[in-house]
This record gives sequence, C-alpha cells and structure tokens, in this order.
Amino acid sequence: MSPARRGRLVAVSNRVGPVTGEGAAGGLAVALVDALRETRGIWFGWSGKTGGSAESNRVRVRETAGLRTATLDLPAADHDGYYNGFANHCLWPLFHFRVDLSRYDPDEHAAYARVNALFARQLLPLLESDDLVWVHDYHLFPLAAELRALGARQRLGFFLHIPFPPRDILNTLPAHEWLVRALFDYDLVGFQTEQDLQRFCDYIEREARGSVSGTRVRAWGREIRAAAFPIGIDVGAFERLATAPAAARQVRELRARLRDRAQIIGVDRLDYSKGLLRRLSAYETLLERQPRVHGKLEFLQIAPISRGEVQAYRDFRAEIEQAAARINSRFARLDWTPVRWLTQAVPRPTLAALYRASRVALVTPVRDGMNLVAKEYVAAQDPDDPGVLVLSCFAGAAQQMQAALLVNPYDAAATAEALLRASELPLDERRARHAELMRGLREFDLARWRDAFTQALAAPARRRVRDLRALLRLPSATTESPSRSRH
Ligand code: ADQ
Repeated sequence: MSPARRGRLVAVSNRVGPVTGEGAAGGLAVALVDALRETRGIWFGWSGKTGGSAESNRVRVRETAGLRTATLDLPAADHDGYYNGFANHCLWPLFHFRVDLSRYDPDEHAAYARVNALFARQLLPLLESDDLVWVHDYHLFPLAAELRALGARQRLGFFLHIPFPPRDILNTLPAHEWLVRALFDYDLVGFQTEQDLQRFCDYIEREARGSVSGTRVRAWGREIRAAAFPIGIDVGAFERLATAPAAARQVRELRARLRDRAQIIGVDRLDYSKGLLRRLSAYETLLERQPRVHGKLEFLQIAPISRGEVQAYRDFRAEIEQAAARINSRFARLDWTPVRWLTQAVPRPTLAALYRASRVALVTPVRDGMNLVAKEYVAAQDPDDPGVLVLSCFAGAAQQMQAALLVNPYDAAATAEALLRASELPLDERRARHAELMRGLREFDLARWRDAFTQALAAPARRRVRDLRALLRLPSATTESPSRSRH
C-alpha cells in the first residue's frame, strides 16, 4: 500500500458485501477487501437484516478470512424509509435525472437522517484516531456530519458511485441544500467523471455562492477537496475468468448452440436507468428495417430483479417483459427466438464466458455513474477475435471508452444502425478498437482507483492539491488556476 497511507482503512457502505465465496468475486468488494486486509481495517454497514430497535440493536464485529466486518441490523420501519424510500425512491431517480420518478417524503427523509445518525453512533467507538474512513454512495451523504457532531476528527472521504445531477434538477429536491452541505463535513469528495465534478462545482458556485480553485472547493465557511476518480475493474481477474478451462468449455458450448448466429448481450440490474426499454426498441427497429438479420442475431438480456419493493421498479419490470414478448411474437420463427430474457443473477465465471461468446455487447443506459459491465465485456474478449462494445454516451464509462461504438440511446434508429455495424465490423477494426479499449482499462484499473482515492485522502492537507494532480495524472498547467473554468 502507499507510503502516504497512515492508519487503517475503514470502508462504510449501505450493505457489507460477502467477503468470501462466489459473491465476493465482484470487483468492488475484492478491491476494498484487499485494502482492508492490508491495513487491518474494517468494513462497516447494514447486516441485511431488519428488526429490533435503534436503541437495542448492537453492531456485530466479525473476522472472516482475515477481514473484519462490522454489521448492524436496522429497525424495519427506518430501513424502509431510508433505503426503499429516500435513497431509492427520491435520490436514485433524481441523481439519474428522472425528476418524474423522484418522490420526496419528509418522513422518509427523517428515516434516512436517523439511519445515518445510528450508523455514526455505532461506528464511532470502533474508530482509531488515525483511521481513514471511506464512505460509499448516496445512502450515506450525511454520515460525516453525524460523525463530526459526535466529535470524530478522522480523515473522512466520500465517493459517489452514481452521477451528480445538474443544478436545476437537484434544486427540485426540497432538501437539496441539506444534502450538499453535508458533503462539506468530509475532507475529500470523489465523483466518477469530470462531468459529475463540474456539475457539483456548478451547484457550489451558483447555488451555494461558494468558490472552486483547482481541487479546492469552498462553501458554507468550509473547504473540502473534490476530484474525479473514475472506477475501473480488476482487468487481470476478468481475463483469467474468461480464459479458465471451464469458461473455455462454456464458450465452446454456447457457440455450438448459436451456430452461425451472432449473440448480442446485455447485462444490467433491472433498473429504469439502464435504458432497457429503449434498447429493446432499438433492436426491434433493426429487425423491422433489416430482414436479412432475422435468424442471424440473437439478443440475450440478463437482468436480475432489483429493488422489487419499490413500485417504479415493479411497473417498469412489467413494461419491459411486455416489450420482449412483443418482439418475440412479431419476429420469432420455429428455429429462432430473437430475444432471450433471464432475470436471475449469473455466477461470475459464467458471466465471463457469456461475454466472451457474444459478438456484441449492448450497454445503453440512459444515465449511469460509470457502468462496469462495459469494462467487464471488453476484458473478457479474445484479443484475436474480439467482440464489439456498443456503449451509451450517457454512461460515465463513455468518457474513457471512446473506441467503443458510442450511441445516443434515445435515438432508436441510430442505435439500430450501430448494432448492425457492430455485428458486421471487420476483424482488423474489431482488434484495433479492442486493443485501444484494453489500454484504457489497464491504465485506469480498480487498484488505481482505490489507491488514488485513499492516497489523496491520506495526503497531508497542504500537499493534497499537488498530490491529487499527480495521482490523477492531471496536466500541471491546470494546477492551482484560481479561475479554472468549469462550464
Ligand atoms: P450498478 O448500477 O449496479 O453500479 P454496474 O456498474 O454495471 O451497475 O455494475 C453492475 C455489476 O453487477 C457488474 O459487476 C455486473 O457484472 C454485475 N451484474 C449485473 N448483472 C448480473 C447478473 N445477472 N449476474 C451476475 N452479476 C451481475 C453502481 C453505479 C454504476 C457504477 C458502479 C460502480 O450505478 O454506474 O459503475 O456502481 O461504481
């Protein structure tokens, strides 16, 4: 770990992920777990169980496979208001630019604040003075404020995995100032992309009447650091998964089943931000306009059900299943089903094999913080005969993956054309695009994301601006420019 690192790393997220077994193979969990093990740190979060009361529930500290986790059960009503309510019915849609789906309920807001306060009370006694505390995502905006109110002096960092919305959209949230102001109790705030950072800075400058100078952001009498830290994947691990003997066997079996058909793959949680309806509509447009692809393409969408307790998700699921059924009833033949729809989670080795066996990946969110599926698909390809990534320009990943075929998911005809082009792209162009994408994946991988963030958080305050630039490899010309324009 970095020489700048002092003390332990303490990660805080809504859920503590599985630390062993199949579930732990998820990239983010692995990256955090490695860093937590190295520093003898802790991963703190909700246990996944509801019940009891805020007064009676106690944090459970466990050590599994060399990693310490600290988990807490949440009172059922508080959990519902905090997680299904404010986090996923209010913040998630709003931060994905869906004001129409966002619902603000003061009781849910209060439950969100209560759960953050409870997390802070239970976390504080576990902290040592030189710990680095890394808080993850929109469930926990006010955690630092709650910790500070209890006297915490540790370095506190926050990383937002989802997009930061434009000022006009954020302003529709009655509690917008409360939410953004809470970020000023952290020392470092990280975003996925420069665009997210710019939208945050725009809010600070115009709405909060604060100021931005390089990575220093001042508002409400406080100063924090803010920067973009694009998350990556563990490229080597995904390559190994995709080339393991079991995967190679699965790829052969899948290809034998497909015969001369090209498989298009989509892998997403069943979420309206992932653009699944528009994706189906683009595929339908292609089938309408290009009868020659009938029987030649097969679209496999893997979309495990998520947040099934939120009404918007249930409505959306029904719509999407109808759309898939409509396409199949319009175009299916005895020997060909145009759309195959799976709603179960798939073990990661199988996922890697499915990616490798697919000629095209269709990753078309209407808005996404980053999108790791795009990166996993590329890493799983055979460099000698790689598939093609069709990627939404509204995924954070598009900023780094310019060698993909970039599409506007709102334009069904253009997406259909890109899909056709992807399925017919000549080998030399496929190889060139894949090589270019792999260079980017290796340069900005998961370890770099983790180390850049934790080193920036650990760096002494007066050196932090320069260190951040070096870590993020920003050109020195922009260093400390007081009037750096962000618009
Ligand atoms: P998500 O919205 O969950 O993450 P994404 O980045 O695509 O979106 O990550 C999904 C992960 O789940 C991938 O690793 C994928 O392989 C896995 N997955 C999806 N479907 C699966 C299935 N059926 N079986 C097994 N695994 C499956 C949030 C933000 C993103 C951001 C990430 C990380 O919304 O924008 O990229 O956090 O910061």
